[in-house]
Amino acid sequence: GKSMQEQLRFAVCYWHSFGWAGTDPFGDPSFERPWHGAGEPMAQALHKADVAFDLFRLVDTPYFTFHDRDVAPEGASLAEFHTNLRRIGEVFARKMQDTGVRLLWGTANLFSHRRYMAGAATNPDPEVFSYAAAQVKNVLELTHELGGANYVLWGGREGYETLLNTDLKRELAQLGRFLQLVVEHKHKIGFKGQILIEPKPAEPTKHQYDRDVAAVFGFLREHGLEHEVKVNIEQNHALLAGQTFEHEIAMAQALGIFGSLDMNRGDELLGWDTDQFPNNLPQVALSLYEVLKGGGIGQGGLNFDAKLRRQSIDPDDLVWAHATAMDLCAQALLVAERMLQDGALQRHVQQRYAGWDGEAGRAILNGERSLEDLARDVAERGLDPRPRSAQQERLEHLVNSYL
Ligand code: GLT
Ligand code: MN
Ligand code: MN
Ligand code: MN
Repeated sequence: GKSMQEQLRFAVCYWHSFGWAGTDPFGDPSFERPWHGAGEPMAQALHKADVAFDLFRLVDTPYFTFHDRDVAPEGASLAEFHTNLRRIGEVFARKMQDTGVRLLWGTANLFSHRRYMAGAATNPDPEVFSYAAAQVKNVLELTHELGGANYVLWGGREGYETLLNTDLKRELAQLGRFLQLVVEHKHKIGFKGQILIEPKPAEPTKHQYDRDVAAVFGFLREHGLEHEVKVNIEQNHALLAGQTFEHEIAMAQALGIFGSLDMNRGDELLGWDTDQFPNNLPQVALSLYEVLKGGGIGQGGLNFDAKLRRQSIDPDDLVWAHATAMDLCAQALLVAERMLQDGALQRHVQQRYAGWDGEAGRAILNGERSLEDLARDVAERGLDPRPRSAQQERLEHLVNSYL
């Protein structure tokens, strides 16, 4: 059959692997790569692309992901940025052809440059909105040309620090319009990939508008986009929103907007986005169980949005981190498959809700019973609940037997 890498559509992301150099809010870079620091920017970008595709092959990843800024130097103007991006795009196209590595998604960085410090789509200045729009147009087109399966929008600066200077209603409307423009352009150029929003509640802004799956769904409905845009769910972001990864996956599936996953591991003791490599078998297994139960990964994938720890300064650490994370997810997939095949959990769920499949249950959901009808039913029949144990301890323990 298909390899695990293919089944789960693993992806290596460009930014953590080749961009980040071990900085943190208190610390300078802790390691150096040949493309960090001084030198002709385009030469560095080309070198980085070589190393990137070497890593892709070494860890046998079928997909990768990138931001415009990760791969091409910004230059002095947007036009120059665009030219640089096109050049790298040609290099990518060739390397993808040679290696068979495909693009899971592309995205625009609308958060690092200081022009975006007050937001991109939600900026009080329409000039910044337009600049962001132009940037997205370029990467969306490149993503389309490279055969990308998805296009991601993470609203890192789409939020606020204080309401005292913020017109929240206006900013939401701007964000909605921005998204509509992206969707319109997607159709115009014939891009068949999914547009995905990546929710996150905070960081870098204090309050981000796309805080979790439920908030994104409400926003999409408000702008008539619930059939056009799905979500890319990240473990660490879910944790920051006070949710679990599994909850966000199940919620997105229930609302019909499940798109793709950013795999990593947050840490309950560190209340920020640490993006550690996933290493927790039971949790990843439960997450993949939800994915499988809901119909599988579809056009999405498992993007390792994970960075090395600051003290892992050896380039080999990067290979090990990816290889072991992929191995973990492959093991977790086997566990999730065992959980499904055994069927004990699903049988329990089916029995638990069986009443709703009967005539009385269906009549309620079909809208055939009013409150008065129901009150009369109960008065005539008497209430006849059958108290049953939910067997939670037993079911939770059962999971251990699949590990
Ligand atoms: C940034 C963020 C990630 C997003 C990336 C996509 S950029 O690193 O923390 O979670 O997936 O824009
Ligand atoms: Mn803002
Ligand atoms: Mn992410
Ligand atoms: Mn993150």
